[in-house]
Amino acid sequence: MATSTFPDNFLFGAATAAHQIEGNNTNSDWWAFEHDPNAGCRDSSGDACDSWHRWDEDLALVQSLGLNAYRFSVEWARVEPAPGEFSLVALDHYRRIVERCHERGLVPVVTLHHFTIPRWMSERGGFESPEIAQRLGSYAERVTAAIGDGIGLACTINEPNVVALMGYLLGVFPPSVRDRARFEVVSEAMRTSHRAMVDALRAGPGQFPVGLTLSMAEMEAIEGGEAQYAQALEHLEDAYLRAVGGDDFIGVQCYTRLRFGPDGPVDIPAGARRTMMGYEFRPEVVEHTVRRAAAVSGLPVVVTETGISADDDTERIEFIDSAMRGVAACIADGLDVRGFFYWTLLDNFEWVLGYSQPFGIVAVDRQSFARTAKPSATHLGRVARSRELSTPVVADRAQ
Ligand code: IFM
Repeated sequence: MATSTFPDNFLFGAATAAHQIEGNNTNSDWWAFEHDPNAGCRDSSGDACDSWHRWDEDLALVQSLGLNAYRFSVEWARVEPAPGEFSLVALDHYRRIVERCHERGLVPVVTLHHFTIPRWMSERGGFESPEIAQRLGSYAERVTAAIGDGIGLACTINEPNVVALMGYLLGVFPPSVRDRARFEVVSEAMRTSHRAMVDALRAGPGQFPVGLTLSMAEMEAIEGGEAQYAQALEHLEDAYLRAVGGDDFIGVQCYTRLRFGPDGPVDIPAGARRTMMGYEFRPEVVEHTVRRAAAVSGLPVVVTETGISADDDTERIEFIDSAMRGVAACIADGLDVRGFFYWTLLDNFEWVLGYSQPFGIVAVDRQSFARTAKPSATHLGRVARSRELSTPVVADRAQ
């Protein structure tokens, strides 16, 4: 098997998000949603992985594995607990994380918005509020003032297309709306808010690349599904990929393939291999979406998330290897791909599905919060250290 290689400055990391790992993010819209008996959430995020306290243990793990980057998010609901009132303690907390990343040889990749908003913002209409772009811009300004000199890469809004789709069209994330017109308004607000955040991030201290992280899929039309496919591609991907001109990179986040029939998305074929999320097992999605994102946006690409929910860790190793080979093939073809972040470092709170989905390369005991690295963590670290992926998948799985 040919050896895949990665450039010297390539980022190998693991990604997390504040609400999914910190615990007790009580001032956020998601905390309220999880505690609404009608919302359909499996669990409360509760103490999550207690990373609010154990963050340095998490960084030590990332470092010990041999990765050179860590992606985490700053929690708006903690940083701005009331409109215009900023918590110096919360900002200082994130400053210590950024500083410690540098001490540990990790590039801090900082996301400013990852799904949650403060309750006060949701009470004012959330992403439908005419204030949203200005509010996110002023939050970004305060975050940059506090930690901008240490940021390695900044991501403005994580998967804005998922927040709009799940919250305003499918109604399964807060604020549980199912309305196409409102979905379109919110989608536009996402792009406007992104621009306000880019401007704020660039105006502050530090010189770091800024980009948006988009959820993408390998989309296909089956017979008669061409119109549905084209509509999904436009609303969920291309409208964003066209709006990021002038950014420094585009973050690609991808998990599977989606097929469209005349009435919308169709089930994956009977007998196809599935992940615990019910997704088609499809690591090839990474190469597909990286190529698409680069072609449509014209920007350098960072794979800011990909991964698999699996109890069987050998499946995760197989997924990582195949995904990374796809990235290496893109690089070999001359595409500017700058990093690969596995989702996720820790088994954590998977939103509506609670703690039922083990995406992590590190297991977390739900009583003691003890972290235990899985073989996939060691494997990913080995690839990161050597910058090579040459071992046949079967041999990797046997290790
Ligand atoms: O856990 C999520 C993450 O918050 C956003 N991207 C997809 C992940 C897996 O579903």
